Amino acid sequence: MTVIHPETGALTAALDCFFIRPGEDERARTAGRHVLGRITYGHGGRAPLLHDGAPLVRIAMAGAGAERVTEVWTTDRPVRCGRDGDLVYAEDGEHLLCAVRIEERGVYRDTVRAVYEAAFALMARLGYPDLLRMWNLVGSITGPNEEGTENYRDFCVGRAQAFEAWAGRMAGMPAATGIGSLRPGIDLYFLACRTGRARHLENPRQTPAHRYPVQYGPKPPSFARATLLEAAGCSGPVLYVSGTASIIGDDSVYPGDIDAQCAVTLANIEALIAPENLGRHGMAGGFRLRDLDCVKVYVRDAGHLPTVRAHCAKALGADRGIAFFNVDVCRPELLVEIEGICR
Ligand code: 3EB
Repeated sequence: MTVIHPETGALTAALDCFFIRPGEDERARTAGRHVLGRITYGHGGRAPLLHDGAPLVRIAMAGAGAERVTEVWTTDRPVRCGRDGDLVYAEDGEHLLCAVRIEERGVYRDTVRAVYEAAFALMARLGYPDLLRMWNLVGSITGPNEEGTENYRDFCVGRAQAFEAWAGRMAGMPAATGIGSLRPGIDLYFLACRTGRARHLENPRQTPAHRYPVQYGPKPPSFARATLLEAAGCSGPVLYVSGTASIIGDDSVYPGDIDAQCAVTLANIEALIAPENLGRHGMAGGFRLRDLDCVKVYVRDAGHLPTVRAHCAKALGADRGIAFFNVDVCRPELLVEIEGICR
């Protein structure tokens, strides 16, 4: 929903996100607004830093020949940025964006736990206790760590321990992305907000990830299928959709069949965002696939990109902001994962 700001007369939606590509001018999109953070899905990666008054995160997600895309988060409120140990952050009085990178190491779990707990502590200290979205970009996601455990499973243990340690102080697990990247190490960024606006949703077609059986790892993945951010001021409600794949119940379905995996993934998102599902969670409203914006599509095999593009254009509309990445997905048999934002 787009609303006119009562004082400035500017178009405003408290928190907004858009993609820019090389050659496009960010300033055309940020006029009268404030940047809360920039995440470049590009060729190189490095630890996040503060640049131009906001976190700049650079993650190796574009292979040779692929175009980089920068996700820009903006707000209608002035932004203050800072550092806390390895974390960089920016806040606008209503929302917090923070980012951190874990460099390559033999075993990740203890560091993941420590970094997650540091982010939770920062959120609590600055007064943004409700986590609403997290992105976890894991190098060699299905490869083994030094102990022979899969990096993703290793990561999930540390993340689960952090959520367990904060169980009494956190309002549940939010929407997330857990996906491969092209460089060793783990890049993390989070969005959090003032208390009472974030509501987490599950998918009627899927087992909640935090209840997956142990066959998928010693600790299940800690996330919800979507998080609804209720309206603040003059913005409408926004639904953050987690990375979604061809999983029914807890089973990966249609191994090897990219057309069927695209169809199941899109049907999973459709069911998740539908009015019936929001109603099931006691919430009004609902969305359709065409409401999805800032869509990120992760495709394991480069050869499947044309097929996946065609499925997405048909289901989501060709004019959507969609970015495609050729990276590994967290189960070897999953060929595609899709996330986005409904508004
Ligand atoms: C799944 O549904 C697919 O570990 O944060 C999707 C979104 C997936 C987030 C995460 C993992 C994560 O289990 C994988």
